[in-house]
Amino acid sequence: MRTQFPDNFLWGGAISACQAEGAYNVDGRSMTIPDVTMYNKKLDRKITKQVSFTREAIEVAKKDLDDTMYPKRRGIDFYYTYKEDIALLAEMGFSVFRFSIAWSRVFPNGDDTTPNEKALEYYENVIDECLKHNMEPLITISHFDMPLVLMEKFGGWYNRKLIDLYLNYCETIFTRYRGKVKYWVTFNEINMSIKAGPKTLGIINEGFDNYEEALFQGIHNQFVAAAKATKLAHEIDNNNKIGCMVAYFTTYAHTCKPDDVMKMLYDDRMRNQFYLDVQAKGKYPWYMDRYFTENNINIKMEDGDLEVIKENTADFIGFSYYMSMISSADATNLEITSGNVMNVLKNPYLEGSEWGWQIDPVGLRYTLNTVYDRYEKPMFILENGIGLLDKLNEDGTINDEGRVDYHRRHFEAMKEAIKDGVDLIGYTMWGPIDIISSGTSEMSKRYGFIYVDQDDFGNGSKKRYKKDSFYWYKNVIKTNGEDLGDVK
Ligand code: P53
Repeated sequence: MRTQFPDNFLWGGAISACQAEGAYNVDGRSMTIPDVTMYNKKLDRKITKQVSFTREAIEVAKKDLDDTMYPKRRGIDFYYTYKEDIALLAEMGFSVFRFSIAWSRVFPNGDDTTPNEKALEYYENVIDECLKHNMEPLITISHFDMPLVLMEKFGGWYNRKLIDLYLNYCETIFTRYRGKVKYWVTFNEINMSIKAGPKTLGIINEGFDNYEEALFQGIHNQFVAAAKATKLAHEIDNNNKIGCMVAYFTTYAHTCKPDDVMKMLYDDRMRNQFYLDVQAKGKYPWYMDRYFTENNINIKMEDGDLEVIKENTADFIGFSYYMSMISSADATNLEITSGNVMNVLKNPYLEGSEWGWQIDPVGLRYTLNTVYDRYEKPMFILENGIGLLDKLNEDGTINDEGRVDYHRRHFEAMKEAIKDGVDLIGYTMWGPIDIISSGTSEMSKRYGFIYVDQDDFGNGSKKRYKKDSFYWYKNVIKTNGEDLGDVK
C-alpha cells in the first residue's frame, strides 16, 4: 500500500495564455475570442451570468481598441515578465509548470502556410526558462482562445477543416519543441463546450435549426483532432505523454430517492463521462445513442473517425476540480448557487466561496477514486484552487489563510486517494500567480500564491508580492506533501 506522494510526483501550477500574457496585438498575434469578451462584474457574484456572443457584439468589440473593458487583452503582462514570474514559481520549488500556447500567435491567419517565427521563438524561450529551473513544461495546446479568424473564416469547430488546421499547428509545435516538452494536453476542459459553445468551439448560436447538434458536431471534430494529435505526438517522439482533460463536474444525488440517483448518473454521464469515455476508452459510449436519437442529433462522421479515436486514446486523464454540486429529479424548490459556467443546486452540507463555488475536498477524493476506477490510467489534477478577494497590506504582505486552508484540505484528500490506490502523477493548482478570471474577466477573483498589483480596470503597478500561501506551498513541495502545516 502506498502511504505518501510518490517520489517523482509533479508539483506545480497552471495558467493560460489568454488570461496571463496580454500583448494581444504584439509580434503578429491576431485577435481571439477572449480579446472580445467583456469584463463581466455581476451584481450578485453567486449567480452565473453568461456574456452574450453575437456576431454584432464581436464587431463592436473589434473596433474598440481600448483594453479597459477587455481585461484579457492585457492579462498580467506575462508576455514580458515570464522570466521573473517563472523564477518566483521556481522559488516555490515547482517541478511542473502548465501553460498554454496561443494558436493566434503561431498561425495568426488560421491557415498560414508558414508559422510565425516570432511566436515559436517566444514559446521556446518560455520553455527554456522552465527547463533552466528544472520544471517540466506541460503545454495546453488550446485553452479557450480560439483565434477569431477561425470563427469568422471557417465557422469554428463546426467545420471539419479545423481538424487539419489544428493538426498543422500541433505538428509545428511538436516538432519544434521535441525533446524539450514531454507533457501535452490537447484541449482545455473539452466538456465545457456544450455550455460555452462560442467560447470554446467558436460556434455562434446563429442560423442553426438545432444548435445543440452543431455543438456536438464541433465536439466530435475536436475528438478526432485530439486523437490524431495524440497519434502524431507519439510518432514525432515516443516519449511524449498526451493528456485529455475535462472540468470534472462532480455531483451527488440530492436524496436517496431512486429518481435523484438516476439523475445523478445521468448528469455524470452527460457532463463528464461521455468526454472521457470517448478519449480514454476510445469509443462513443452506448448510453449516448438514446440521447442523440431523442434530441435529433446526427453527428456527421467520416470513414476512419471511429478507428482513429479507438487507436489513439489519451496517455493520462487530466481534469480540473474546483467544487461539487448535486443532482435532483425535481429541482423546483431547491436553492441555486453559481458554479463552473452554470448555476448549480446548492448542497446544504457545503460552504461556498465568495463566488458561490461549493468547497468540497472529499469530493476530490471521490472523483479521483471513481474516475481512476473507470479508466485505470494515470491521473493528473490540472487545475484546483479558490478565487478569493485578497488584500495587499501596507507592508506588502497578503494574509490568505482561506487559500491555505482550501489547498491543505484538498491535499489531505489527495493523500487519502493515493492511499486508496489511485495512480496520481501530478498536481498543477490553478493560477499560481494572479491572472484574469476566465468566467468573469475580473482581476479581483484571485487564485495565486503570488499577488499581482492590478485592479479590474488595469490600474496598478503590476508589481508581484508573495502571499502567505507562497511560503506554505513552498514547504509542502519541499516535504513532498508530508508537512501540510498546522491547522488553525
Ligand atoms: P474562473 C469557468 C468556470 C469554472 C471553470 O475559473 C472554468 C471556467 C471557464 O470559464 O474553467 C477553468 O477564472 C479554466 C480556467 C479558469 C478556471 O477554471 O472563472 O480552465 O481558464 O480560469 C477558473 O474563476
